[in-house]
Amino acid sequence: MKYAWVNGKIIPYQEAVVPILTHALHYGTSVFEGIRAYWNGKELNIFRAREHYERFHRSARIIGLKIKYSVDELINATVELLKANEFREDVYIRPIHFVSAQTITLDIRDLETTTAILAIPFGKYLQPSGVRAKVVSWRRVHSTMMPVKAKVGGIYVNSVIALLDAKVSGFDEAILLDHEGFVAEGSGENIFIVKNGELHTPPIYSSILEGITRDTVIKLAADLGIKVIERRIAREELYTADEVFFVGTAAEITPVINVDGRDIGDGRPGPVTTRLRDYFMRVVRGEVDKYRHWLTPVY
Ligand code: PY5
Repeated sequence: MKYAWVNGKIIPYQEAVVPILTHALHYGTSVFEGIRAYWNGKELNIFRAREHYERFHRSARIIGLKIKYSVDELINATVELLKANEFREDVYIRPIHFVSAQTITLDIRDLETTTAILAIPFGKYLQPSGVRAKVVSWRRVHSTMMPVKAKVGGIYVNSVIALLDAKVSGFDEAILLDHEGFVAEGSGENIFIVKNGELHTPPIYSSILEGITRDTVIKLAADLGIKVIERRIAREELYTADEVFFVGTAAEITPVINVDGRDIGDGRPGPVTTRLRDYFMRVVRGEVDKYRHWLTPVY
């Protein structure tokens, strides 16, 4: 990454730094996004930029911050940033809006904020051949404790400790239950199970991030004639599902081949997951006309 975008200007990445007393570093007072841009050999396209920046604005509003740049301005800024970096590969884009004031106070009203966009070359986040997941004992935070629908920096400690638990136990990824013991999501992904050819996924009113990839998958499943049911899922249903998969910007569609040491199906990526993933990858690379409107061209 040669350049970053900070408060309206493209500057050398090395100069995009913050002092150690920065409020967000101490208290997690930031909201962020994760967006992908895909290189298809000819074009670089940002996937669902508008939906990501709309959520970015919502996240800020939820914790009482305000982003000065409109959704359109942020999309244009991202296009300019990717052009400046001359990327010709898949890219991960990380917008962040944070309390940049250097102060000890917890009263964030009127504190200085900074909006920045970073972009780095990015391949696979999780093993595409499938991951082994552990249902960890840490629960996904609930809306009565933290605004789980907002992508807030501080809330990610919940994900970090969950993933650490899974990793030190020899697994690849964590599955978090909600406060009532129902399946919520992965540390940085939403989750689906396949049962008798249908998809089941925890509902929006569960303690989940309202994932944009989750929404994409629900729409793509309809095209493939696959029924999707949003309902609460009990932990043991994971063990007997025909297939399980994670979805997210970083994770894309990743098969879960084992949960808590039990193979899912025959312990290999299943046919429904594979069909959806193949279709998803064609959509993000701009090969499906119906969904070209989800892409913002860079060049
Ligand atoms: N749930 C959580 C807790 C997430 O962090 C994410 C995204 C998702 C679900 C999926 O949301 P979406 O489909 O909108 O991306 N996680 C980030 C990502 O870029 C960060 C991962 C390290 O995928």
